[in-house]
Amino acid sequence: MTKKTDNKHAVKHHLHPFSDNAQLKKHGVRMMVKAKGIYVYDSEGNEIIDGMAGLWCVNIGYGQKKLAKIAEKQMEVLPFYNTFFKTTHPAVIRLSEKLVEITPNNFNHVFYTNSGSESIDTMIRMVRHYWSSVGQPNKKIIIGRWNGYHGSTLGGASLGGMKSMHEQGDLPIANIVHIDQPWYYGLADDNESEEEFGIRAANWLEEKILALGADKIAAFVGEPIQGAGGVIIPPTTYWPRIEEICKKYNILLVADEVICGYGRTGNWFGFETLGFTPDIFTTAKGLSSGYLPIGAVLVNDKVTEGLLAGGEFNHGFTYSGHPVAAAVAYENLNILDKKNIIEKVRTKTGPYLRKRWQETFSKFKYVADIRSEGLMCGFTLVKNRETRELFDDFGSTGLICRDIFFKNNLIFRACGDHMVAAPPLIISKKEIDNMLDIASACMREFEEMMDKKLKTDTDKAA
Ligand code: PXG
Repeated sequence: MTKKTDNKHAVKHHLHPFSDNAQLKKHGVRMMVKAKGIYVYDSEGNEIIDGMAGLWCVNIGYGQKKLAKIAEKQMEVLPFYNTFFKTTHPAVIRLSEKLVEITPNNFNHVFYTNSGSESIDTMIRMVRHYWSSVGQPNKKIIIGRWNGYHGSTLGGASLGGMKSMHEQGDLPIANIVHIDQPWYYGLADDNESEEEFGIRAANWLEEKILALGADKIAAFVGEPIQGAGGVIIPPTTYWPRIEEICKKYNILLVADEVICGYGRTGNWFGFETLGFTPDIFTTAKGLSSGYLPIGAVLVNDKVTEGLLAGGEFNHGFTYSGHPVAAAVAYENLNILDKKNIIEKVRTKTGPYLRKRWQETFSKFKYVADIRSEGLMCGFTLVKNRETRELFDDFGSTGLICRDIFFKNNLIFRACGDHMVAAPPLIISKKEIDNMLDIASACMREFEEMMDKKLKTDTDKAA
């Protein structure tokens, strides 16, 4: 059990991301000091199971000494050089070759960034530049989805469908629009099958295209499985229909693989699991397993050809293709590959987690829509399973649940009232069992608390 934490000095000077900093100043934060495998350790000696792989990124697990050694060596040999002005370096060449090796045949080019948000902003500029280069400069509108998450820069936050982010700072930017998410449990009609719903949800794209005019639309962008939106896994019919619509109206299809990429769903990329092929896909996180910041945008031959015809692309970051990050990312991919870690997720730990996840959470009455794919999984907290009634003030119950887990040294994430997990890909079956035993005890505590809370609410209302 966690001891009381009081790291108030830690927030004296640091403004934390996605946090109520005034609250942090009052209550302090938990300080993580080291990590190994699937565990992180805090400053008070607690061993915590990291059910979120950091922020969905430490795919290879903590404590991979080889990555530290590679970084040290690269820092000594060539800590920095850029790739702007007719120059390059071995680390970025090696990484590019590896990326081309693990992607489908028609992906032969990579643009480097330092984060998922930068990958998204790069992609937005790239698709508009592409259409301009091929003589269709009016194709500017990019379609994203409500509740999608694509990062926190102006472009990323705009394309994402998080209304709380749009409210701060006049977003979205121009020429970005949204359609609804393919969330069967929440949005299907009575008696509609998953397959039917998948087609209907994909057709929202066609409706949007027809309403705005295909000649104005540059691209559709989606996470194969929505991550921060709550692990929303679309029906199998969804993505193939989306692909069909994009082809029909000559619109680029972009997969945001920042979470799904590099093994999370049991294949190198989420689009392979979900059954479609994009024109461009954005990545970061698992590319280096979070050991260093690096992102990559993969571009197919058709789009590359258009870009090459367009002359100079006036875009890039000082650290695009940073040698140390590139060397670490290469070794990370190599280890994932050589140790068959992704194959194990697909054939062993993924199916095992799915079974155990179902068994564990179906016992609890405030739980519905239990779901998983590879090593990303979720369920939704509901007031009433029969009527599918959600709790009031969507998100507040998730936080109660999340805090119970955290207190018991297990990190899960609450995305609204969706509880989600995405552990490091190296997690063993035994560790899955252990994680779910703790989760089960946490859910009992949560259920008791909610029973009391709902009773008090009913008594008050009477
Ligand atoms: N696309 C997707 C699909 C993401 O999940 C980004 C882009 C942006 O990546 P960067 O590296 O700029 O953060 C993300 C990031 C959470 C959480 O708590 C999720 C993300 C980031 C931070 C927190 O679920 N996803």
